[in-house]
Amino acid sequence: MNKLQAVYDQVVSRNPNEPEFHQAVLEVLESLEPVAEKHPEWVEAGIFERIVEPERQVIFRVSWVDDAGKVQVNRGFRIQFNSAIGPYKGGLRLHPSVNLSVIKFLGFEQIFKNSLTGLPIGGGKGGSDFNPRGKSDGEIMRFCQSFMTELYRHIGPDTDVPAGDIGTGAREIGYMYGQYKRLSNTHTGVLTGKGLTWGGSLVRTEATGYGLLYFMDEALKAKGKTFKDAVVSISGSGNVAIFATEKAQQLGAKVVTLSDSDGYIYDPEGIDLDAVKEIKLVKRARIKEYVSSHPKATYTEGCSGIWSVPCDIALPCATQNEIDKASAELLVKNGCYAIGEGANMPSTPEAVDIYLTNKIIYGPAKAANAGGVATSALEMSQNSMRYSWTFEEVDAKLKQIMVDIYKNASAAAAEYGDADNLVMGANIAGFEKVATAMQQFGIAY
Ligand code: NDP
Ligand code: 2IT
Repeated sequence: MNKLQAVYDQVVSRNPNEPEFHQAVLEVLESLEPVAEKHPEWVEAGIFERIVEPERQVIFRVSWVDDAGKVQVNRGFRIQFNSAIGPYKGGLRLHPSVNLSVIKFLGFEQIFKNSLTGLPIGGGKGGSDFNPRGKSDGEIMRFCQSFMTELYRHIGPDTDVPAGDIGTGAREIGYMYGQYKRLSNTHTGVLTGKGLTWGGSLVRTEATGYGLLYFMDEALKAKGKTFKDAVVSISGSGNVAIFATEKAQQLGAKVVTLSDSDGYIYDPEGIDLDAVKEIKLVKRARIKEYVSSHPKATYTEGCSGIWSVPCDIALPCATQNEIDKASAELLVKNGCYAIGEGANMPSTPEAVDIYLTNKIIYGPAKAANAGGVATSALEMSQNSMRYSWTFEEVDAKLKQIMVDIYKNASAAAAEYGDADNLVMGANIAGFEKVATAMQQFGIAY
């Protein structure tokens, strides 16, 4: 980097001990170097220095009482990163690994992802280091209510609209929405991923996984390939992984793996998705259970081994940095020719380098997994209209959005002289819209 090195150095010195945040910022700034060359007015207006600093960061105490009557204290976060093109928008992650660095990297990525959707949404993210694993329904409810008792004063349907992420699904959104509604005495579109009888949108549940497949289908087509008969390896077994599997199967692919944080399953016959839905969505059990009813399938403890399973296409849908250099090399060596990121930042920078040098068809997260937040924005539109579209209508809009993201990212990559580099293309296309808005506002904030 030349022009933007100082911006990155400042981020590192001002935000020590935030490695995930540094990683996300570095990747974006590297892509933006040619943009800084081309747009001296954005350098002049301090856009680069401003975009890496959150507009507002809220950190709060979340106290709740567990089933044994003991008081528990967790830490809550909401990072309102950038509202240049719309209200802050992004999910809430509930996982013991959550800290400021994780929420800031997610919030930062969300700015560009949300811009890429073409819809009017700014970037934000939140969550807590609360561990939902092993908690009773009552404990989940008490935590969610306490979390919202503080969060509600910082959000609103035209201010900041949270949604789900790891550990936050339909059940948690229900408890949080109920508490928001009670505290504010309003029934508004303040969260997305709501239940279908109280303002939710059809397709939101499926949207991230389906959108990932729509995006990758377009990227594959551009290289004369398709999902038909492809062997696909997917990690995770949550919301994104399950609906990525469903759409991959609908497109004629054979999905052979899924995982959770304990280990992975390999089913050479192709994953039986109904069985997985029963285990993960109904029983909330571990993926390991799959093998007891599927004798040809195997279960392996540990996560990273999943990438040693030979596949044509890999779709990481679990968490950040789940594919490192060694896993990326193994994927390429075993003939994998496409990687689409359902999770946020699942590949380390070294893994991304391997994809780019080996000309892998690579759909980076902020483009490939934007279908979830795009459909959240469609939920907001329906809430504003007090109306709801059919499944087919929302699905068609989602598909068009994903195709357009592919086209815009590819066009930006080509314009800046690196035609197949969708990382660069997505970062640039997402950034330009936000930068234009920030410049037109003047140096107000
Ligand atoms: P879920 O909570 O539904 O599922 C998460 C899955 O990933 C689970 O199988 C979980 O296993 C596994 N996982 C979580 N943490 C780890 C870890 N540290 N190591 C290994 N496996 C892990 O979350 P989602 O499916 O919603 O989210 C998955 C990814 O997709 C995240 O990166 C999220 O940010 C991203 N994403 C989600 C969107 C959405 O709309 N939900 C939109 C765009 C991106 P276990 O049960 O053992 O914890
Ligand atoms: O990472 C993401 O884009 C999400 N978790 C979805 C956010 C949203 O507001 O729907």
